[in-house]
Amino acid sequence: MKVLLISVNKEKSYRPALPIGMVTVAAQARAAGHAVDCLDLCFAADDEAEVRGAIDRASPQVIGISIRNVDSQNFLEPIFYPPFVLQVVEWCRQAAPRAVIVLGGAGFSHLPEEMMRYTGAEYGIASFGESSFPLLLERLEHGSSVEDVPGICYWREDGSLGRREPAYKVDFARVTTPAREFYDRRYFSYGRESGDLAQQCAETVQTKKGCVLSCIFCSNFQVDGEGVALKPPAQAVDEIERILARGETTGFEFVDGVFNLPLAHALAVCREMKRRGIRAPWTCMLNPAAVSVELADLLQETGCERIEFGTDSLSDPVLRVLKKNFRQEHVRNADALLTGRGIDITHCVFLGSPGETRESLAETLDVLSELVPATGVVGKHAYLSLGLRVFAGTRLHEIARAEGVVPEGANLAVPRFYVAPWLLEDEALLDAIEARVVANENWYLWWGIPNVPLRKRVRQVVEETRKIEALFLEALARPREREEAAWTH
Ligand code: B12
Repeated sequence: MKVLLISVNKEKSYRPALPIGMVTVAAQARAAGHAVDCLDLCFAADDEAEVRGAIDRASPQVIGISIRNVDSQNFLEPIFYPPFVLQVVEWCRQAAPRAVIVLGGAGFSHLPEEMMRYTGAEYGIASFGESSFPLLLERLEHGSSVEDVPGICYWREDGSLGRREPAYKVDFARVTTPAREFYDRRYFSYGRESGDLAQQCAETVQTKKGCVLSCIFCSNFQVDGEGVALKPPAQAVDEIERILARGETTGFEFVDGVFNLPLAHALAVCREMKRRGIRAPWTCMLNPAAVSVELADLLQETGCERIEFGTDSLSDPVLRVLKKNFRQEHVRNADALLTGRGIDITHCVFLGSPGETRESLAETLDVLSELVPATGVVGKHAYLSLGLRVFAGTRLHEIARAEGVVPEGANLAVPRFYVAPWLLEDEALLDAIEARVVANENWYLWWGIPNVPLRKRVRQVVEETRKIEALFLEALARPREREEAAWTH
């Protein structure tokens, strides 16, 4: 079949993300014998013209829309992406009225039903697309039933939405390498051109799917399921070698949510890199509990330049409530091991989590000042977030409901956040947090401060979120013409 894939992610903050999901799916569809083209709207100036142009060139029978993000997950900077997805779907409908539209991606996997109803797309595939997308194409080509395709969302004759659970399985031995030739080359010069080297894009590699942890706020199970599927280390390192051989980027980034868990797998990947003599600047996200001396040495020896720690809090009682597998002491040890090897570190920390008290907040900020001081160190940063995005099906959702932070029955497709209510009400404390952030150039909380005081921003976002909510809920409740168009298509 003729297939056009469109990545609708235009977000460039805090760095652009290569559409690895789209090109992974593209590679599998192509390997199954389909004619595949890709359009990435990230750098497009005129999105509509690009969509229409790509449709003209490809004359697609199927248009797959890759939705990486549904929202920014940032209380102080709430952004909601579905309206743009709807816009793209509408352009596709106009330019290719006979094409079948299939939604997919990590963002879609978070809100499959809402996105189906909101856009009226014919199909959606939640979770992994490696085998489900080619299987759906095969079924569509032969006009056979799609109902058993893992992760599928479809419309029944009576207009109701049918779904099948994702399989959350991937057989890496049968997966074709992502079709990276589809990448827009502008990613690789973006950091230089925007003048912000922190936004430099490196190629990305995934070494596994899933995570062994069960942190109370994490929604990755929606994308990856509960288990972990490991890519054979040699296969991951083959990809790295090919990327480096192409020479377009000097380095790469592992996009595993947590690279070093299971530790044995990370060690195996790094040992294989070392064995093949790979030494290139690379980066990843690490868990502070699993940084052994061997891992730290291997990171250094293979060229790892910079890592992000999911530190979350520096107070043990809060870490316990968040169900983290480490304590403050682990963070200090891991930080020392990597700092000693010249690896840059960003600590990502939440303020106002469940269980947060004035004491725990003070402790977190004090310890963070030691780890990431305002002066005297290079390569140490802190990325602070006020509160946590609440997703349905998480323990955080139960807590937020029990504490009245999220009302019973609230639609969590619309961004809702847990921020300890006492913290939001304490304007003096918000001022104090702001002052500490402003005083430390290596800490980031929100780009608007100090021009917009934190206490004011908190009030603004409540308003902004309310508007987002009203518009989305209204669109969802609208008469179901779009859905009807989809299932009678
Ligand atoms: C690595 C990562 C990052 C890195 C990205 C580094 C980089 N250079 O790419 C960093 C830290 C920068 C980052 C930033 C952000 N991220 Co992030 N990130 C991830 C993570 C851990 C992995 C993403 C990835 O590359 N996966 C590997 C690829 C192969 O998988 P995939 O894209 O999901 O594609 C598969 C399927 O989705 C599907 N698929 C994809 N496209 C299509 C299309 C069709 C038609 C079909 C059928 C299927 C399909 O098949 C693919 C193969 O299996 C995910 C969590 C997760 N487990 O997914 C979060 C995640 C994608 N990020 C998320 C978010 C919100 C963000 C940010 C907006 C903010 C934030 N708070 O982090 C920014 C946005 C950045 C941007 N420019 O878009 C959310 C998105 C959900 C949501 N709430 O909207 C996720 C799911 C995390 C979460 N659970 O909250 N992120």
